[in-house]
Amino acid sequence: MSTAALAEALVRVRDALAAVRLPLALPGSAESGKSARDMVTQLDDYVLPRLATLDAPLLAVIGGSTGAGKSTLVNSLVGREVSRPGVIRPTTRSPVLVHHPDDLEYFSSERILPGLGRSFDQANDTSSLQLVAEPSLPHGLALLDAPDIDSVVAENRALASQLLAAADLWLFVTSAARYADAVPWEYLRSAAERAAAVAVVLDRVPPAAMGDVPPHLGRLMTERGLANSPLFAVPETSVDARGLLPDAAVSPIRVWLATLAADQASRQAVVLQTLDGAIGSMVTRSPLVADAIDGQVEALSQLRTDAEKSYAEAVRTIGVQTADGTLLRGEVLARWQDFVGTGEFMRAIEQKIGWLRDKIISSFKGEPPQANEVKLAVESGLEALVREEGDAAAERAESAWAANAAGRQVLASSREDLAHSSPDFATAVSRAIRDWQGDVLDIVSEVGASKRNTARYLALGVNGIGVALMVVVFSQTGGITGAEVGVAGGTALLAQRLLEAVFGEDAVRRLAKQAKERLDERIEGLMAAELNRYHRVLADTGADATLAEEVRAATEALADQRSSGNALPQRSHPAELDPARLALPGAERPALTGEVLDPRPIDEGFRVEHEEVRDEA
Ligand SMILES: Nc1nc2c(ncn2[C@@H]2O[C@H](COP(=O)(O)OP(=O)(O)O)[C@@H](O)[C@H]2O)c(=O)[nH]1
Ligand SMILES: [Mg+2]
Repeated sequence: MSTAALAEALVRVRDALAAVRLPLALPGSAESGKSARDMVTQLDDYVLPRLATLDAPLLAVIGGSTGAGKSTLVNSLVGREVSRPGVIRPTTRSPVLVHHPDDLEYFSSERILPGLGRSFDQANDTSSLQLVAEPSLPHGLALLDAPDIDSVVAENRALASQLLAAADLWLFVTSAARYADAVPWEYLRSAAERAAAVAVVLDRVPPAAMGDVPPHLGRLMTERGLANSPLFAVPETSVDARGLLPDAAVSPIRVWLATLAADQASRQAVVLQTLDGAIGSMVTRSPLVADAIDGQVEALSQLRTDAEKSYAEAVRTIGVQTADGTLLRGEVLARWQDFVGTGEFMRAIEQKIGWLRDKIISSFKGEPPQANEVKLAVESGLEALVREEGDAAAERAESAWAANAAGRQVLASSREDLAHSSPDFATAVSRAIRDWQGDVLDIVSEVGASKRNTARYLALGVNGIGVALMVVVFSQTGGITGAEVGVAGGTALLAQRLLEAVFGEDAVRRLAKQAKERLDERIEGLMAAELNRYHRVLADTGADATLAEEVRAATEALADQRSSGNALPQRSHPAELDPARLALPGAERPALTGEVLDPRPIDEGFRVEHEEVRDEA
């Protein structure tokens, strides 16, 4: 038997759940997030400490709705006012934990509920427990009067469920008037799911209803997974001057608790049932948290795809428009024509290309200054195209995100303006284009090294050849041949011929391909940097598929430990939990009814029953 391995598996689950981030408000995410936090809290508050100290006293937490009579029940069980009953609501007092003086160390330390402080006086502080030592309580049993589960104060409700999650035994109080209410049943359902040991106290049952209401509640309990839970019916009586119920009304509950406390095996059985139930419930619930993480990661990956598509579209459009002649308009065309001379070349080139190209070239004397003008025109034409497409990509990406809730949330989480290009996009575009023009000149001068002394090369100069190559690049897929040779087509054809005159046909095709590839790479780089902003925002959300994997792996390891069968001690007397002897006459389930007949003095509270139990033993 090794609880160490089980504890280790539990700690792994705890750490995995504590790391869970569900940043997107998807349907069900809030619930999954709460479930993860609740499990971490229950592991810290109860499961891990309980596993480490299996013989610690049994903690019975008294829970239920406002005014159900929880505090009155605790006081009546103990025989004096330890927890102030209330008529004025809401009460925000420190919950009272009553324990035997010898058991103080178990509750004063941070063993269980380490997040709550401890005090020994009444305090109006929902972040600490008030400890009350009560010698008449049996050793090994402590009672904790929890806040109202339906309190109007949210922190009271949260504390109530935190305390119930730390209970070895739930003593759930409801009243004859309210037992069908929804909130108590939500709690009882979750107790049933966790297989927590639960006893239900049905308070304030009018004597006339004693034959109907408790059996009805008993049936409801059986239907809802609490068939083995004892049901105590407390008849309606009046409280005495000290606010306590007559002893006979609560003594069955007291006897049952005292019996449980006195018998080590029964106590252990209760402890192990609740502990194992809590662990089992985590094995079931954790994978749902992992699913929720996956849901978030999926939603984020859809957003990622949207942004990527938008920028891929920009890259594609620019790729097409830098090859189909689009750029050979306006300034570029005008400056190119300045450079090569105008109409006469155009006309002549259609007639007598071979003769003309030598004439054109020989008409250049040294590097023509117009080459630089073409370069600048190319620069601004390209810049305008790339910036426009980049801006459009940002706009598209943003509106794709804004179209769904997850995307809107991510947009809101970012300080960047994702509807527009980044502030330094324009600068980056200019730089990239100049760099590309540098690439083109490099390509040209590399290939032209052997031709450097030829008259044609000298006539155009590196810059002239470079701009001619750019023009060829921009018209590669355009209709530059055939009957419909337009102005741009003619322009491109002329550039083509010029280059062919210097390098030969094959080389020109190869150079143009190279130059276009460089351009495409530069554009891809620019767009990737822009797209990266969207990637960053998505990464910053903190949703992470590996967290889901770890939750699943840790849960599987825990399930393995649990099913290995030797992790928790065997319950030696599981039968002790089955209060068959508490059968309520006429009911379909075990129950015990308090009686008002023959009321006894209650000065001694638990002590009476405690001793009776000892005597019986
Ligand atoms: N007559 C009568 N009054 C009760 C009974 N139980 C509780 N009360 C009263 O109902 C009010 C609320 O009880 P309290 O114990 O503070 O309920 P809690 O909110 O569940 O702790 C107090 O005034 C109690 O005196 C009961 O069984 N009979
Ligand atoms: Mg109370």
